[in-house]
Amino acid sequence: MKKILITGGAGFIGSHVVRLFVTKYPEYQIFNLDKLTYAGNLANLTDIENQPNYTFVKGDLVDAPFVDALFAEHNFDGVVHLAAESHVDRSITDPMAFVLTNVVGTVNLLNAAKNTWKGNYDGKRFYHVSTDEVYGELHNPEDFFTETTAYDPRSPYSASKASSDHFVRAYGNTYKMPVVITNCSNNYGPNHFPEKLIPLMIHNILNNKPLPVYGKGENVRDWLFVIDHARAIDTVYHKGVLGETYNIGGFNEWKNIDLVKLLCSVMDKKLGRAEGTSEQLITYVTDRAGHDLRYAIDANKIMKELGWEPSLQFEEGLEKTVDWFLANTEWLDNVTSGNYQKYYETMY
Ligand code: NAD
Ligand code: TDX
Repeated sequence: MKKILITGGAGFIGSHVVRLFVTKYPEYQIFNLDKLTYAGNLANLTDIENQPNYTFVKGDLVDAPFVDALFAEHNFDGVVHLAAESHVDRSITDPMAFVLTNVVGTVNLLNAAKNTWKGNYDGKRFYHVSTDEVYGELHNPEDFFTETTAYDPRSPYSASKASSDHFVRAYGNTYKMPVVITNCSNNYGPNHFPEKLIPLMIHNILNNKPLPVYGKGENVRDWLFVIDHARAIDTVYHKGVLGETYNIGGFNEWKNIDLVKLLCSVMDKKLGRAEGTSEQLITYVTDRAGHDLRYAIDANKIMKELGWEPSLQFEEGLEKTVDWFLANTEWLDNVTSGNYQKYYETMY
């Protein structure tokens, strides 16, 4: 039985990856290593927590002896590394947390794999999940990020992810470790933590609170449904060529203000409110420091070489997302009580 270590599996994307691997591959033993930070939530996994091929391990990637011991005990066949500090705004107020988990944590994991595998890489694979933000920002509407775009991280978050990508590639080159990396655009969907744009707006619309749009709302992001990202991760884990990088995206660019207006209209319909009600809550607020203007992924490589493609149109994905949040208000209430309130007050 193959043993696969998924890190950050209690988080937003990780929980969808864990669910996909546990249900699709009963022949794999899936270990989910997660520190359960504010963003980690085992309620994301209640439907699969009792599956015989699933084990949860609570632990911190920054704790090198712990990571070494876990790896030595299980000699994992594969790693899918998602654990990270993931929110750009938090990286602006506390960059060191991002250095520790994203950089030191990743190097600890690489070292544990290297020291346990000891050069015997038969059937082994270290898959690092990263972001399009490492490429910086785009200005020309015709430009896209490709796998050969030079790195130009501009926030503490993207600098920490870029650094972790460099370490993964360096271990591939120096120690010949079997590494593969993907860089994905903005995800959205069920279990998205409401510090991020889409779930924050859903939560505020539900509570008749202002919808804080940074700057003029002109910044552009490329959005992908989280389950399509999980499907891409499955594809790359099983079919991706070692040493390669694959960009993942939805060819689905939206200006923030247009996206927020679309979301308002979906919410008005779902809540039986008159069209235009939620839009009245839109409030322009001080821009994010160093706010990247536009991200846009060219996903042709993974589509042509590995045959992956997004399964959902954005409007359909957004409606599914709204439906999920409306059906899971208890989940939303739980993650927005306590510390979230303090965070929200300092931010907005
Ligand atoms: P998330 O913040 O929702 O989840 C991160 C998970 O990592 C949480 O469960 C948390 O408890 C865990 N974690 C944090 N620090 C840890 C540590 N020191 N040790 C062990 N576990 C720890 O993040 P997400 O949005 O699901 O992102 C997952 C990965 O995908 C990240 O690497 C992120 O950079 C990348 N990514 C995210 C997006 C996006 O739109 N959210 C897009 C592209 C790439
Ligand atoms: O309240 C808000 N108002 C607002 O206008 C928030 C939270 C965000 N925004 C803007 C900032 C961005 O232009 O919306 C856009 C999206 O913001 P986030 O949801 O914070 O995502 P982003 O900063 O683009 O980063 C996300 O995508 C890439 C994830 O958080 C990263 O983990 C991922 O790597």
